[in-house]
Amino acid sequence: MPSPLQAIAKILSEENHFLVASHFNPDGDAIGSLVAVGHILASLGKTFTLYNPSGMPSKYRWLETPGEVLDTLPDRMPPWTIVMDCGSAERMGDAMVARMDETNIINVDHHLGNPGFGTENWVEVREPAVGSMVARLARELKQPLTGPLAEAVYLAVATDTGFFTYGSTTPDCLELTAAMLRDGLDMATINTKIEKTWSVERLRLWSEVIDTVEIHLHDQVGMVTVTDEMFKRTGTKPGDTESIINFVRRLKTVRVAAILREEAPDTYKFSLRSNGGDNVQAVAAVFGGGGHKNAAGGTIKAPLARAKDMLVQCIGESMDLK
Ligand SMILES: [Mn+2]
Repeated sequence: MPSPLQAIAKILSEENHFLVASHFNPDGDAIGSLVAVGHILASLGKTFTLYNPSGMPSKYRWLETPGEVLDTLPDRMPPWTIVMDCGSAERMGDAMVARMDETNIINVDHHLGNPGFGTENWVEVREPAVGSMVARLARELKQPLTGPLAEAVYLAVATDTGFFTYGSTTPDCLELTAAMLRDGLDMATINTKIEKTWSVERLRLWSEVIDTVEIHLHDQVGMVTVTDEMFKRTGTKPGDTESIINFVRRLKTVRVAAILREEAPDTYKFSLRSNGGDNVQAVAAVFGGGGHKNAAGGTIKAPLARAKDMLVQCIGESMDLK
């Protein structure tokens, strides 16, 4: 029996019309793998449409794509749709879910618990990114990992591994990157394009948010808050708060970093980060939220001062911080 990789490579070489899709609110892996598959299909001479329900985020516009990334589905669905980085069918967005029956789905993913919602399913939870899976697909199809294809693969792998710092980083993905580097990938330039995307408004927001830092439970919990007022004052959006929490996590004594963001009056979204054995998923679960051991979140409905108290108290109790 062929492996899922071989089966998918066969479909790509024998079929002619494809839709390529990835999850809404796309990150670097969702965009990088989407574009990388596009480059593979283009050099195989196939007809294809690139689709993401949220469209192409402006911060990735520098990426060379083999066609526009559309935010609407075609009137007629092609017989095959390659879906990437979606841990569940819902991640494809409502429009795509509604039309799943009109196409064969090739599900390429690396999330734990992917239910295998495709006609073909290739799910490998040890892969650090879908981008590294697409690189294997390219090799199977004898496509050289150079030029814009290599840049798209690199975007996916570098961002999903936190620039090769997370525990998910594998020897294979370092060897893949080394091979692309040897074949001419300009890593330094791409890294600058990935990182150098900030607006002055965003930096002003960060300044305001960092100024709200509170330290609780004998320096073991660090918390910052973002209000709707701050977004209005600085002309920013919730997406601009992405990764502020990692600054709080860097505090020497802090075991749990938290950010509370106003979503509606008396409604706060929270994110928690920890390291090693400290489990913040258990804290999020108390409020009906979810996530992983070291990264979790949820929503608290209460006025800000009360929401903060509830969260700190719950962290203290759940993790036995004294
Ligand atoms: Mn991913």
